[in-house]
Amino acid sequence: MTQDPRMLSAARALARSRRLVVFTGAGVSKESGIATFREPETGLWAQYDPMELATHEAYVRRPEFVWSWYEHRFGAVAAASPNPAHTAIAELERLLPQVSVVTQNIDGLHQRAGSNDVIELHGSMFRFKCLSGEHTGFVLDDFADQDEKPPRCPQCGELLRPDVVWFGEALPADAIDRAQALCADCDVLLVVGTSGVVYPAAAMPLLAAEAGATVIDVNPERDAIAAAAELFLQGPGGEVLPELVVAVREHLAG
Ligand code: BV8
Repeated sequence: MTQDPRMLSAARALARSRRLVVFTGAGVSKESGIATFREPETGLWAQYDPMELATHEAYVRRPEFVWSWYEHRFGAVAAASPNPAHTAIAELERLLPQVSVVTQNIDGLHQRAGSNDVIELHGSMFRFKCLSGEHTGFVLDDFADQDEKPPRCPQCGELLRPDVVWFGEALPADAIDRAQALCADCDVLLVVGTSGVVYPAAAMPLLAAEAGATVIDVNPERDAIAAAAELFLQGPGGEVLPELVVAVREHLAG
């Protein structure tokens, strides 16, 4: 078992937590082979300008280009599996009284790893809606027979789009409201794999810290969250979190 004092402090805080929130970003899926957004070279934004891809205007301007970018990401996610970081987070739900996951990711890997309470702040790449926003809740099968790319809404013929939150778009009210309430009420916030630069999601750790929660940040690099974190555990989530779960189990076993 680890002897790292920071790891032991984090495990003690987690073992004692009554209301844990796990806040994740693209880094938690990195070890599943899915590119992050802002890391130099490998990050998606390192190759593309986000304003050219993740905005409503960009989609209207170049629907085929933006759709092909999401198709590329669908492929990466379809080929991906949850990694030990996702699995460890799901394991915490089995060990502790209350665990909720608030994620910025749209890849559905927390759910596939077995986490049951997952709030998707930025939507899901597995849901689609029409550009007008009138018709929602479509899945890939609803338009699998269409050759046209991007496909069209079965209801109104408008272009379909991924049901994700683009820059300049409001986050789903139910998701952000619940996430903010959970972060304002949690006693521990475990942050994994986010650069902490995209708002309003990035305000979650500050909300938790202001409410007196213990904020633990897991990242190979120091990120914008580390300043608000009581404990910074430097390393990849796929290595740090399984070790943390072992230490939490040891703690619970007394
Ligand atoms: C909005 C689309 C208003 C889905 C994304 C202040 C308040 C409110 C808004 C703003 C504000 N300031 C600026 C804004 C505008 C903007 C914003 O925040 N811009 C930033 C860039 C400055 N925010 C918005 O536009 C938001 N909307 O505010 O609307 C409004 C209100 C009412 C009515 C109308 C409008 C919408 C933001 C959502 C944008 N959508 N994605 C998709 O296609 O994915 S953002 C994109 O960034 C993803 O969602 C991603 O999840 C998110 C955050 O990035 P990270 O997850 O942190 O990923 P990143 O690559 O940055 O970092 C990865 C980290 O992992 C790194 O630190 C790395 O070190 C680490 N790592 C690497 N390997 C590992 C690892 N960690 C652990 N283990 C490893 N192995």
